[in-house]
Amino acid sequence: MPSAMKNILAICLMLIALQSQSQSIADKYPIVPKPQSLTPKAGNFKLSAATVIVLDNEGEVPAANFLNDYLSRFYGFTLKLAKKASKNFIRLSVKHLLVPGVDGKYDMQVAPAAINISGDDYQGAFYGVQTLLQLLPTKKIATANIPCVDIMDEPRFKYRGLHLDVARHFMPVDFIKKYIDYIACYKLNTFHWHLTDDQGWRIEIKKYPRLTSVGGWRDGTIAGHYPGTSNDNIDYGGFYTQQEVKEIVQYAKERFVTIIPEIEMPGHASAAIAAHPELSCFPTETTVIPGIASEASKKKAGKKVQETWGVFEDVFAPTEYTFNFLENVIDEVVALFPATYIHIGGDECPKEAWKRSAFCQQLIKEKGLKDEHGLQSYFIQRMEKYINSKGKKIIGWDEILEGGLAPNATVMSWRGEEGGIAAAKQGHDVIMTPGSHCYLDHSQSKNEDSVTIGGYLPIETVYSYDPVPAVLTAGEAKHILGAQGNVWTEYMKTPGKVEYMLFPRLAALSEMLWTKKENKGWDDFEKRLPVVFERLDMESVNYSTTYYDLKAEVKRTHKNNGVIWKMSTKREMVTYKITTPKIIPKGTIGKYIIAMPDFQKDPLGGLGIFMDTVIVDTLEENIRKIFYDDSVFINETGTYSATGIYCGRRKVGTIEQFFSFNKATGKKITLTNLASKSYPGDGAFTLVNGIQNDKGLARSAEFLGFSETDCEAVIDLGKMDTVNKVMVHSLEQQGSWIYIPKSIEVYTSSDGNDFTPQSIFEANERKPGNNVFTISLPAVPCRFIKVKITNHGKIGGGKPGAGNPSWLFVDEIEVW
Ligand code: TNX
Repeated sequence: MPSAMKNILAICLMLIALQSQSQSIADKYPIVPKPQSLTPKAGNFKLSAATVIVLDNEGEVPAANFLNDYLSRFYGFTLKLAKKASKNFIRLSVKHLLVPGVDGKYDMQVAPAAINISGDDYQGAFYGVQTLLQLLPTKKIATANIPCVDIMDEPRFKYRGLHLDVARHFMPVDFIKKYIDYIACYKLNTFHWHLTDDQGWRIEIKKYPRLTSVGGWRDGTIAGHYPGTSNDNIDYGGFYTQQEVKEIVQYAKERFVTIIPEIEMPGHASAAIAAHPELSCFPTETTVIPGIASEASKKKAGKKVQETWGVFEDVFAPTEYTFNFLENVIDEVVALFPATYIHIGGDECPKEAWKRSAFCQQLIKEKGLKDEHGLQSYFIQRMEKYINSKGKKIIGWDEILEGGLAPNATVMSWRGEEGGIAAAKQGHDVIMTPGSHCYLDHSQSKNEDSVTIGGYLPIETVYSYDPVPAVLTAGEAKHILGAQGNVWTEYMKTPGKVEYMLFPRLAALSEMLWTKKENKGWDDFEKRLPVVFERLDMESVNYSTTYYDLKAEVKRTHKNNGVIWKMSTKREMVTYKITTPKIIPKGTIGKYIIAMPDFQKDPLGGLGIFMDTVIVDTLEENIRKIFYDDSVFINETGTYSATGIYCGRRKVGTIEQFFSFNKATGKKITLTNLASKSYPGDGAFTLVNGIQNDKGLARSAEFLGFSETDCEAVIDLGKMDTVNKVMVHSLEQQGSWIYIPKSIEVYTSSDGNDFTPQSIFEANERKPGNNVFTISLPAVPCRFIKVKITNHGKIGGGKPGAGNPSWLFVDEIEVW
């Protein structure tokens, strides 16, 4: 074996040895969410088929069943239940049958002879079992050593929620049960089941069978991002029968999970309206399907279930017919769900239809309401009264604050924290679910790895969230019941995709909800994360590995003669293999890693093999240069690729990047004024780093964003040269307030002080997306080039964001 390769392997082995020596608490007790107190003890409890479970009373049966079910699925044995045992037992007990305060407190002692789990209540004992399961090995073995420990644990928040939208995409009953298991394993206690929306009504209502026979089905679904590249024209739908709902509610109950059903009103109502057009302000108007509608729906007049995403104008009319209908629906829903809360939605209700409707305008006058927001408030308050009369409380999205909050409502704050803060200040209970930290439909990766709704929510950001806003007084903070992760399924067609979006972020969410602030910390959490992945592997749960992805940075060089492409990853013991497009010329002698078609010869499992000294003549031509290093110097145009190889075995992702070189690439560049803090890129260097953004906002880090200012850059070519043209890359996306520049001015200089104006370019031709503007110069000799890219200014009337300052997004300046 070549010596360099030997060294790499030796280092890997050494690192593994070092790691196992210093087995930390996090490694030995990889419990998520982290318990409030954990005292390691010496020794192990040996769990095997010979171990018995001792129960205090009947109330412990669900916890014991869960334990046995888990053991049988992943370890291939179950434990007998016994009334008494003297050794080798797990005892489940409760301290009180009814305890006031926070539910779910427990303590657990693992000793060599026995494990004692004692809950303050049954829920506590159940959570003790969840903790125990996380101490089991992540491989199937007949006897598991469980390290001895004393744990005392209780939750920080009493509302620990996870939501699932089954309207945009329907999820089968079996998966709903799995989802409830995930909720329970991570010690969450609430499943918010979003059952109705524009794209489907998913719960059987006996009095209105059309809700599911008509409202449960759509003629097609858009493909790709809204507004869609096509429509699949597939009849799509499904719903849960009341029998199935009952079964699911019972399943959840045995796992101490409360299900809060959501019946959306007055907006997001297209499916209900398709079933019962009288619910609309304009029952005879045909539904507008924005984007690409299916062939079937193009041929149909009348009301339709939506096939695309977003917000739709056709909403419930606040008529007696509608209230009567909704009350009847609520009657059946209340009978199915024992939860105290019913979620009535309330979000994103456009007011256009109410503005157009004579009936609504008359009602506003009659009831002395201020406007349509007042009408929304009237709608919600009226439904609240009815729901309260059934002994239940309502939860609504933060829009229910508009026009005045219903007296007993709990608010779910999703458009940031403001709604939650306002509600808490008014003395209302609040559940925090801000998009910035809790929207698990956002992408986990900056390089979007599958189609998602957009945004970027890495696991670190979920973890960092504190649901109690600092601006609240202690009294107001008591109204923050907890927080919730939301899983909207516009871009999740299958259970596998839901799992992928959920994991590993659910682990971070659970610690944010359960673990007291003072016991929580990212560094420690990160140490427990590898075992979370191993357990998900064992359980065959799909998850995202973006946490371990290679991250690439482009750095300047001291000599300004090229760029450095540098890789890193969260995983230790990674070797990097970077392939450059450069072909090694025949006859070259040197130290190279040469691509070889023979896998066997490469102990790193990749395609490369290191040769100390090679005369390339003896090999075939077309050999690319490969570096086993974390960085590579680049000064030529081409596509480069990097792969991380985890301890010589597994890949941790591949990144491919096209670098485009011109006279300015890698050169010294300064900006007269900095870009906005929201879009700082990597400073001025971003404009000459050789990476031309072709992915638009999906790679927003590649842009410098300027608001109310221009982008003025001076590039130093390092020596006198002749310049024929300058090219400026900028983005246009008017929907996001991003406009192409008004003009581009180019100046040249030989000393960096005296600049001569060369050309002014009025940028008025453009296309949406990335634009490249070319400014030709008459072969000017110079060393310094100043480029002034002027901001479009205020957004004009009739455009999204009219009257606001526009954004200027620049990603690269080329000099030729
Ligand atoms: C907003 S969050 C919505 C949902 C969408 C979601 C997508 C909320 C109350 N309404 O209807 O699915 O954004 O992220």
